[in-house]
Amino acid sequence: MQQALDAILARATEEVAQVQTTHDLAQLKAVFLGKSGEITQLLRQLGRLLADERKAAGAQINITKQAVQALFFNRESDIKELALTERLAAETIDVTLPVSPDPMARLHPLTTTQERAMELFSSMGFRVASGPDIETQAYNFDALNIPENHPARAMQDTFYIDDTHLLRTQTSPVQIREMREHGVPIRLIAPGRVYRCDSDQTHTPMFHQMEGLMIDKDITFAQLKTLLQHFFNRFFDREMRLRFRASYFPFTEPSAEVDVWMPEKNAWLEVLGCGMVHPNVLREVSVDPDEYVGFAFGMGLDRLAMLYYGITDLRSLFANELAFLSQF
Ligand code: 2NM
Repeated sequence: MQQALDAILARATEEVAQVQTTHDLAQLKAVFLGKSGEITQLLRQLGRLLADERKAAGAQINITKQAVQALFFNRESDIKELALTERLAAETIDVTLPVSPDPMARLHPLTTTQERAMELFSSMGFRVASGPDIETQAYNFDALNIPENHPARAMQDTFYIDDTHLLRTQTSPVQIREMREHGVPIRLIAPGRVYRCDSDQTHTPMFHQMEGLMIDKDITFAQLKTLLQHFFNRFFDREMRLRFRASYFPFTEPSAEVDVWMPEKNAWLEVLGCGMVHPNVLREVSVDPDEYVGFAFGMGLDRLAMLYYGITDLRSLFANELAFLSQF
């Protein structure tokens, strides 16, 4: 009996040492210790022995069984430890490796357009002013001589917040605030976001405007034309052809829309609205229209950015796609 047990233990020791995976180890364990395993078979045969032999043999078998169990237990923890060591080695992070190149941050084309326009007007003595995106009807419409029944006031054009508040539809309320606060003479530009209930291929519900205002004694429409000519020449860095078309705005009289000639498109493109500030607007901010006159203008910066950079789809300005933005 002892010989048979010694042989089992020797074979188990040898075979267990060769197993490399926990899966193979479990299969081998069944061969020795499973229900029909070799040691279990021996234990079953005890019944055939005499009572006093049975006790000694049982003890012998149990000693071997425990030794074989220990073999499997130790081998299993060895295999697991080895696997862990290998995994840790494979997953080690080499902190001395060079990092992947960091993409350089860039300014949004709208930001650079607005900054260039601001710099050009600043160089001509215009101060940059700003105001709230949430305005009152009083500043956004009433003070600008926009009548109660004007279509711009309609729900489908304006984002109303409540009975008196709305998202500004133009930056003109900034000019009203500035004239009330600082009086005249005044010379400023007001760049910023404006909002209109409009969304299609050529309109986004939020877009960017820059309006300008210059009030003094003896300001003329000719000065406005010269200023705008100079601005567009410098903005596009070439001699530009401008076309002034008579138009209508409630807050200016006379009013004009301005087109620029785009040779590459062989077309006139509208870029700006302007005019001499309406006497009613001046009265609204306690300025005497018999003493002071001035001009105002408003341009869409989104349109300007598209022309300058050759962007064809307005919505790409707001899509936040890195592939698009990293071109600029
Ligand atoms: C435009 C066109 C024409 C304008 C008028 C004023 C104010 F406050 F002085 F009355 N600010 N901006 C104006 C004039 C804006 O945008 C197309």
